[in-house]
Amino acid sequence: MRSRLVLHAVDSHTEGMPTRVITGGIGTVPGSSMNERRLYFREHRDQIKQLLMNEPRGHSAMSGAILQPPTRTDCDWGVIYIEVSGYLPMCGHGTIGVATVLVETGMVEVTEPVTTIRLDTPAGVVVAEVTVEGGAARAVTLRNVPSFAIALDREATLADGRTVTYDLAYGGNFYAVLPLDAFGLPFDRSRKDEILAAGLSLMEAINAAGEPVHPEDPTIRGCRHVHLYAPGATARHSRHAMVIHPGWFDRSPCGTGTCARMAQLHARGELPLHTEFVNESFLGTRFTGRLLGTTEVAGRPAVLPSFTGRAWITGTAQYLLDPDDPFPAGFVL
Ligand code: PYC
Repeated sequence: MRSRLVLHAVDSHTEGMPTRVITGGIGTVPGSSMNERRLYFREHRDQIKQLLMNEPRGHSAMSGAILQPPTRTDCDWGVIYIEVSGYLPMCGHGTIGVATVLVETGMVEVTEPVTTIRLDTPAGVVVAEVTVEGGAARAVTLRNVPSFAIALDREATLADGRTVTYDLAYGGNFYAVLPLDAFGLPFDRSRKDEILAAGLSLMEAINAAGEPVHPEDPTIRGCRHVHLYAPGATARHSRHAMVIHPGWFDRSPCGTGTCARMAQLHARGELPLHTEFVNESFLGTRFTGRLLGTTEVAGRPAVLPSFTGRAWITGTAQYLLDPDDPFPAGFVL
């Protein structure tokens, strides 16, 4: 056996969606904030991300998180989120995976019944409250970054000339939110290719008309997620298919998407503070969210969202790179 590197991983899934948590082998990435480290990694070490996410070690819906020492004294760990399509500022299902791995492998001091972990993420500080019983992480509640609606009832013209109306909201990533009905499609997994194509066509139209940009951080930009909610969805219980660039569905209910959806419902006057909102994925798995308060982001009304879900550890691995491997960055088919 020969290898140019050894990357230590604890694999998990959060409500169906994988998070490969990289616990060692990367070292400290240069940068004075976690967002600077995210951008440095994207610029200088992207091959490692590709090797970990792409086939043959990953797959087209693979997702992961690289653990780092925090860049701030008020946090326990730092995180760089990675996935097939790039580097998210924040990832909700990934953070539930990270918190579960930190507790169940003893990488944080564990207290029962609740272990609180403060995470330094590229989008800001995220607090994880892990319900622990006999050493097992039974549930993780995240207090996410401030979330806000950007536009309600905005129109986009698709490449085929159709016009659709959508809301745009931020919950750690930007989300277009609209009913699946807008495309005349049923909430049916056997129609997934058409649903994917519909979401991607809207994403393309939104970005072509002008990428959304975070008002406090211009490096956080672009719409790469489209939340298509199912018929019968209400402001208390909603089912959806989440289309993600460059062409896959979130298997989990999508944490940052749940926060964006709650911000959108709040802006519409449909979801008051401290009210439970159940968000179901395309698989039928659930996060339960609520809004804890209000704030402002660059003078814009915003909400303070939280949501709860669960992750399960699926394995541990050391990922290697043989010097003769013809696919040092893997591949996407
Ligand atoms: O849970 O925030 C999330 C997420 C983003 C992309 C995939 N999952």
